Amino acid sequence: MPSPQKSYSGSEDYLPHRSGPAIKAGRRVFSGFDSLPGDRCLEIYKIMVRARAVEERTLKMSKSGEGIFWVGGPGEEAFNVCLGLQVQKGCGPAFDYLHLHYRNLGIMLAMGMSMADHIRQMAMTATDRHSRGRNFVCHYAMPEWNVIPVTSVIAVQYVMAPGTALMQKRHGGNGVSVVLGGDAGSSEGDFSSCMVWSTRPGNELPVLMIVTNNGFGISTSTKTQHSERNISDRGEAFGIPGEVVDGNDPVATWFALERAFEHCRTTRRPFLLEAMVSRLHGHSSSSGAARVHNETDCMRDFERRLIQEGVIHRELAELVWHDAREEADAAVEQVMSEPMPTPDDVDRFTYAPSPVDAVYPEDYTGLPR
Ligand SMILES: Cc1ncc(C[n+]2csc(CCOP(=O)(O)OP(=O)(O)O)c2C)c(N)n1
Repeated sequence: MPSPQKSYSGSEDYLPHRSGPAIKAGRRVFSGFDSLPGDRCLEIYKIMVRARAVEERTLKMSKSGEGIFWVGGPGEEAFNVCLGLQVQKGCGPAFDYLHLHYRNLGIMLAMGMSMADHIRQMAMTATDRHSRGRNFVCHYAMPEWNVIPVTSVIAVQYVMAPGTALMQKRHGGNGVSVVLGGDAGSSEGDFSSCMVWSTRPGNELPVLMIVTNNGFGISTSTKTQHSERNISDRGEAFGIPGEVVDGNDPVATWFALERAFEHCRTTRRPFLLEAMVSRLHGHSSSSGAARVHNETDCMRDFERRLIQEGVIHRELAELVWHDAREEADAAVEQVMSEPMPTPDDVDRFTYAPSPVDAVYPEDYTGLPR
């Protein structure tokens, strides 16, 4: 790939002189009867590329010793970016709450998080805003955007979401509690608890339940574990409407998410959306995270469509990739010069202050020795 000169910053058009306007006026990209305008497609595409560039760079970090453990979402960018762009971002019950899974980088980038704030957690630096270098990558926590701390214990987020949704319903407004998890996690009791708590008669809650179905729980195929036709069909017994969407198709995803959000915002009741996505690498670095080539790549598919339908030029696509990779490299370089946590602060932020602290003044954790 050539190394084009950098001529882009922020939302300005790419290459206005070399190849005409970045977006051809009036172009739309269709999926069935739905279509998105070219400028929205370009916005989604650029964030998808940035997400993929960070994933590629952090995968390298896990191999080079600049980071230890990698987990992430290559193959889920189309779905995640569309979701992140539709979130009502803010702090408190008037805004959406996010109970995320560990493959949701695209959501956070689309909401405006910097690459560096993802990479700091990968490098486990003390400057990591989510966990001060003490948690795995993709385990975000941002109270200012209602991002509830991500846990490695799968599916527990489903049982937390009705809690924030209950507060939102009491508060008034149209905030939604969005919760995401994988297909394997949907077998946990927490998933059922979410359906029960979101549909108590007279106390229905605005929970947008999402399952990103990538067909695997680590190395176990979903097909060998589930006999229901769709995971989203399980909502039927609780009166929760649902939909299955091709999460590799950003246009279809955009409208499915619009419908789901609209339902929760206006009826103050739950919705269950199942997105069929790909997992383009092994589960995590613990299993080697090898690239697989027998699954749909939403990134390359969308790029091909945008070029074929005349929304963007190949030259523009190359420039977007070039800039995203440069941004990721620069972020890693910056982060690797930042301080690491020290042994003395290993207990900090682990336990909230409690009255027991006074009883055990020498022991920061407040626990008996
Ligand atoms: C309660 C619990 N059981 C088991 C594990 C081990 N584990 C980690 S990831 C994973 C598979 C999760 O698969 P899925 O929910 O489909 O999400 P995906 O990783 O495919 O996105 C399992 C079983 C865990 N972290 N927590």
